[in-house]
Amino acid sequence: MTVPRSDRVARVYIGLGSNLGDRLSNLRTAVEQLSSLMPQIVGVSSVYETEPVGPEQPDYLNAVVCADTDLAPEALLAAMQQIESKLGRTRMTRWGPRTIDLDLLLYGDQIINSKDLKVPHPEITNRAFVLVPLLELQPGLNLPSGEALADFNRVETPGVRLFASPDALVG
Ligand code: A4P
Ligand code: MG
Repeated sequence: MTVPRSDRVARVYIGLGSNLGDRLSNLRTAVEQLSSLMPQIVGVSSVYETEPVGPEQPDYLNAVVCADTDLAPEALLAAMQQIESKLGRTRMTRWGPRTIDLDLLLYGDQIINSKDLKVPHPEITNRAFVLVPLLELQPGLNLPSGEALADFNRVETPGVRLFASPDALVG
């Protein structure tokens, strides 16, 4: 099968979340799989333990991975969904508990608004569990609109606690 590739490399940011099973091991396996998909990993954030947004459910572990890739956005999303399935993700309630959730947060400076893919991720600026690891990796990061993501991050981020260093996810 030919995987659609774009003609240039884009810097992408992927959000990882897990709140079922061995959460740290789920994140580790997902990072491993993402590294096989995109060998040019630029950075992996620390792991944060975060209070759930949405229905009542266990606390999450969240992290963000940054990579350079020539995979086209739709191909990347499809591959991310395959990784979710391999890790035993079943889709139940929206915003409900999951072994692994992979969200494409940013794809270069592209704005994508198709039925199956919205980039930047629509909730990116509302969620401390995304903003904190994202800004740890790249404090000066901007949205495609030019707005600084740091401007959306509240100084106080209750419900987001440092859980482990990036070493817990790689090597
Ligand atoms: N989709 C569209 N755009 C994207 C994108 N940029 N990245 C579509 C990934 N997927 C995208 O996703 C539903 C559909 O969104 C996909 O089929 C894809 O085509 P899903 O993963 O099946 O469903 P979901 O994750 O339950 O819904 P949603 O709206 O993606 O939820 P979120 O935003 O992922 O939120 N609380 C804490 N503390 N930490 C968390 O990580 N995560 C969620 C899930 C809720 N509460 C949380 C956390
Ligand atoms: Mg999701």
